[in-house]
Formats: sequence, C-alpha cells, structure tokens
Amino acid sequence: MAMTRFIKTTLAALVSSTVLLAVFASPALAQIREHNLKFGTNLAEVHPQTVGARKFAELVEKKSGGKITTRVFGTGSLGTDQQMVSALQGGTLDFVAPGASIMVGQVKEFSIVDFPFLFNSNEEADKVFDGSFGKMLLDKLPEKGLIGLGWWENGYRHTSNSKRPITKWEDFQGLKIRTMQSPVMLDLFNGLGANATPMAFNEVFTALETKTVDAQENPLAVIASSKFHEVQKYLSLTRHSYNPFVFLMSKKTWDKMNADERTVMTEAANETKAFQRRISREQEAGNLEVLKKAGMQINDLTPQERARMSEKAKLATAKYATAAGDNVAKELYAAIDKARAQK
Ligand code: TK8
Repeated sequence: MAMTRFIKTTLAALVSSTVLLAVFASPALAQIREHNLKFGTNLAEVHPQTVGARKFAELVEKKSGGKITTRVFGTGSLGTDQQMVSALQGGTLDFVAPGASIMVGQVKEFSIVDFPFLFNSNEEADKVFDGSFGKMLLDKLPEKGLIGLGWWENGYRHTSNSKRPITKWEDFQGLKIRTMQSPVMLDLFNGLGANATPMAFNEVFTALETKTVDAQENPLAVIASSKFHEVQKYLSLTRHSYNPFVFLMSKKTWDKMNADERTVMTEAANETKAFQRRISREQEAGNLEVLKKAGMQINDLTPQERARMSEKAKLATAKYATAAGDNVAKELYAAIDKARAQK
C-alpha cells in the first residue's frame, strides 16, 4: 500500500517536472519578455491594411503567450504615412504598413514599385516581391532605421474622377489628379496630359470634395473604404499599377528584442502576409459591387486602349529606370521574366 502511494507520488512529481521542463525548454516561449507595441494604419477598419494590422497583433499575442501586445491605431489617427514612418525611425511607433511608393523619398530604388503595367497577375507580383528582388529592396531599410518584415497588398490602382469616363489615355488631358508622393506617379500622369499634384493620402477626400482636384487613383478597397464614391462620379478600371504595402517595424524596437522575440515577429509577419493578401483579393469583387451600387459610373478599358496607355506610360519610366540604377531595373525585369517562366 505504502509502496503504491510512493510510486504514485513519485510518478506525479515526475510528470509535473516533465511538464515544467517542457514549458521552460520551449524555445519559443523561453526568453520572451513583456512588450507593449503600437501599430499605426492610415485606412478604415474594414480595409485589409487595418485588418492585417489587427491579425498581426493577434498572432504576436498568441505566439508570445500573451506577453507581447500590440495596440492598433487605425484610420490615420497617428498622422500621414510619412509621419508614421518618421515615428518608427524615432522609436515612438513600432509598426506601419504604408503604400511602398512613399519610401522612394528615402531609398531611391523604391521608385520601381510604381512602374506602371508591370505585372499580368497577382502571382507574378507575389513572386517578384517575395523573391530575391523584394529582399534586395527590404535589405536597404535597416540603414534608414527600419526593418522590412515583408510585402502586403494594396492592389491594382484604378482612376476615379468627377469629369468624365476615362476610356483612353487622352482622357487624362487637363484633369487635375492627386498622386502619391512619388516622382514616378507624378511624371506618369503629367506624361498622360493630366495636371498632377502629389498629396498625402489623409488630405485626398477633402481635396476631392472641395474640387481642389478632379481625380485620384487607388485600388478599389481604398476607394470603397474611404468613401471616395461620395465625392467622385466616374470610376475607370485603368489598372495602371500594382501597389504593394511594405510592412515596416522600427529598428529601435527590433534592436531591443532578443532572438526568441524576433522569431515571434518574423513568424507572425509571414502568416499575416498570406492572410492579408488573401482577404485583399477576396474583397475585390465585392468592392466593385459596392461602388456600382453607390452610383459610380464604371467603365473598363479595351485591351487596345490599355496597350496604348501602357506604351505612352513607358516614356515616364525610362528616366526612373536610370535613376534607380541600371541594374535595379534590369533585375526587376529579370525577376518578372522568371516569375512568368515558372507558371
Ligand atoms: C494608405 C496609403 C494609400 C495609398 C495612397 O496607407 O496614398 O494613395 O494608396 O492607400 O498607402
């Protein structure tokens, strides 16, 4: 009897110490300390940018056993994309995932993300950004005080305006159009005969409402979630460029983290990337429906007119291919060819 009790107690002790050992030996949880982090987004709660941020926060919390929390501040409440990037560099904000275009102000090679009419499919874009070309761009960020945790999707950009349907590039002539703060975009639309004004995203709705500008261009998810349909009549599916979001982390925050905490960051970032792109793509057809129902007059371009617009657009990019460095443009085109060949 006594012997049985002894065996039971010993067994129980053994089991619990094994459990304890397993907990302490788990590499993922062993060295994780408490961190309270902040993620700023510029778009509405329903937009995949903010949905992605919330997903990342959830995954990080789960993977860190509740020790690392991330508060999400959506809808531009912390300022413009540029202001949030500066806050990351200063260490007062931890994450932001802006349209990659604005990074051209700091890393000249980022100009290529705005080259028009590059990709034939989402899969091609994913392969180029997830491959060595995208890595080459992300590798230029640490010297600017930023860590690139990967590429999310903003989407294919289309044009809305208050004047007329755009069915051919000549229809851009004389249109006052807001562009992102990207010289490629500025030259692209000026090259099509529009009068382009670079502007932070946060000012766009008011600029359209007050008719300071006639037009803007963005993916359907941005147009619908920022309610541009309330102040724009025409939507033309120009699909003139594919815009990735670049998911950034403050290098100051990264430098404070140990190896296990960094593993949590990169694992959560990789899972969020797949999730974020999936919901961005799932929402697209629904967004078109929303904009149609809201009364926008929507038109597509014929393949001939899209080809003519693409030809005309090339004039704007030649200059930036040189400015980004000859090899960068060459590497980009090689990466696209490779992605196409893999199909
Ligand atoms: C949101 C922006 C925006 C972009 C723009 O962070 O500025 O037009 O498309 O959606 O990055």
